[in-house]
Order: sequence, then structure tokens, then C-alpha cells
Amino acid sequence: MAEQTFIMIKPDGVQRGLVGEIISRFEKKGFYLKGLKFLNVERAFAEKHYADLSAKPFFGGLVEYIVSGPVVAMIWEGKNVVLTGRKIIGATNPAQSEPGTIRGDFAVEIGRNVIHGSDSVDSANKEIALWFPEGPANWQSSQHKWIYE
Ligand code: RTP
Repeated sequence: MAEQTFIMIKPDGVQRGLVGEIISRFEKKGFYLKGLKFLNVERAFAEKHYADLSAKPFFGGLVEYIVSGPVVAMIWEGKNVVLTGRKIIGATNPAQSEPGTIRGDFAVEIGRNVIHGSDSVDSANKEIALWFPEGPANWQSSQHKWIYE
């Protein structure tokens, strides 16, 4: 039950006023907010976050995009939150994202796809350690037993 994922609302999601809508979708699903930061990231930090993609032709543009304005960095917790979070977000390329997903509802282009979500438990743990070295907040919702058996 303690699975956690790292979710980031990218600069376009912030500038377009989608922060509340996105947080609301994760809350209403039944996941718990365990970390929340609104920050501008340095270029070196963005390069570290996306280090696995450093050989891709779009890497430079991706880093420019992530440093172009503040982002919302979050830890979300709950059963299967990594995989389910990816489903809530939708396919990487919004042209393929289903309606009802965040990218399906709010994005058009792959290079402006509003949100990031960890793609595995392993990368979630690495990304949480990078963005939240101090660790998650410690709280338990009183609604817990109404969502989780
Ligand atoms: P994310 O990490 O942001 O959740 O995205 P993802 O796993 O679904 O996709 P990934 O392949 O890891 O790509 C990371 C981000 O790079 C941008 N991208 N641009 N212009 C392009 O062809 C292209 N391809 C990928 C997207 O912003 C993507 O989310």
C-alpha cells in the first residue's frame, strides 16, 4: 500500500492554469498527496532528471521546456499508483492519449504534454530521492478505510 510515484506538472500545465484540475484528479481517484513543491529548476537539475534521454534528438528542447517556468513536483501514494498514475496521465504523445486522460483532455503536442509521471517503481524511487531528498510528508487520511481494504 505504500507505493509512491513522482508526478510533475510541467511549465505549460502551470501557465495554462491546470494545477488544480490535475491535483484534483489524483485526489479524487483515492491517492494521497505526500509531497508538493512549486519551484523553478536549474538546467543541470533538469538534465539529471532526464539523464536517460540525453542521447535523444529532442533532449535539448526538452530541457529548455522544463526550465522555461515553474513546475509543480509531487509525491503521490497508493495501491498501484505508478501504473495507475500513468493511466490517469495518458500516452506520452497526446495524439494517442485517450479522452479522459490528462494529456488526452488538455494536450496536443508531445513536446508540450503538460505532465510527467514515473514509468516504474524503480524510477519513481529514484525521482523521489532526486526531487525530495528530505523525504515525503507524514500524514494519514481519515478516509483511508473507505478507499483501501
Ligand atoms: P514523462 O517522462 O514526461 O512522463 O514522459 P514519458 O515517460 O511518457 O516519455 P519519455 O519517452 O520518457 O519522454 C520524456 C518527455 O520528453 C518529451 N518528448 N519529446 N519531441 C519528441 O519527439 C519528444 N519525445 C518525447 C515529452 O515531453 C515526454 O514527456
